[in-house]
Amino acid sequence: MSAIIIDGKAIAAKVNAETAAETEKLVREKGVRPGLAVILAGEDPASQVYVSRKVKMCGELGIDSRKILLPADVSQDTLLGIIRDLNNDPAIHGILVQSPAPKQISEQAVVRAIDPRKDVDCFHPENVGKVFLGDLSGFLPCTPWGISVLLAESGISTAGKHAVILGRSAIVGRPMAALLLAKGAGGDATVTICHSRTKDLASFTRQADIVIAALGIPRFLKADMIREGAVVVDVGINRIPAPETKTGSRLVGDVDYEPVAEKAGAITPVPGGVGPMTIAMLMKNTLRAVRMAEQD
Ligand code: L34
Repeated sequence: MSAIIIDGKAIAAKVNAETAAETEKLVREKGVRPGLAVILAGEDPASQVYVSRKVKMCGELGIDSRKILLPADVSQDTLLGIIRDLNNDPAIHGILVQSPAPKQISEQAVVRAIDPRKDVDCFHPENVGKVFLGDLSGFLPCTPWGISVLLAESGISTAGKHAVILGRSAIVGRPMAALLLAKGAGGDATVTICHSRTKDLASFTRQADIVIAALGIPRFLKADMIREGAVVVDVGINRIPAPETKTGSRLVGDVDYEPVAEKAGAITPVPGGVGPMTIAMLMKNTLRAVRMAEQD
């Protein structure tokens, strides 16, 4: 058997087309154009790629964007001051600070400084709390939400399934568990989170109907760790040396792709799987942010 390959680029394109249409309607009917501020401190090359993609997608969908590049040694006070100004700027509906931030910056403090109504990453404790309590009416976490949409669009139901998440990060593992636990479509799963201290991790993944690999270790999930026919979602994006390529490096996920794809029922590729969905869902959250701003 060979797995169905879940085409994240195609599904993201469909979501983005809906967002473009909704944006156009918002501008036409209400005269409001959504605005997103993307802050990047430092020069991490991967972050530069992701931020550029976000800004470019805004342009393609009719969303205004403001890219704010700060030096790696920017002080926390300066960054908090910029966030305060953006909180008070009516042209800006969404604000995000690309992670990881330089070490002198407390990401906790930064996230708490963002007006929860402009928190398009869904990182603020108020928004995270809502999601964990099963209230999905506000912002949703971009990567986990993107994964939910990938599964739904591929006709994969989560109800009653055992979903095993590898990784307990605040950006993927934990909020993914919250969405899978929520009542209704995209939820109703039985959820296990495994992490670096889990004993006999493979005993959990072998029981899984759905495995979500988000631990940041290249090719960690091997074929002998999954059940025949399992759904495998690869959230990893690891750049590894590849002397045979033009750039000298290539992207691999947290899944040992080829052998796992032989055994799985469905699998997301890297690149072209979860990554484009993260950006598509960020765009959707930016539209939601316009609605939040209208609510007061
Ligand atoms: N604040 N920080 C904040 N919000 C986020 O949502 C992110 N994330 C993660 C890192 N830090 C963040 C992203 O934007 C990861 N991430 C992200 C976004 C897009 C892509 C990957 C990660 C993406 O487009 N990936 C492409 C390949 C890109 C490449 O060639 O390097 C893909 O097809 O997977």
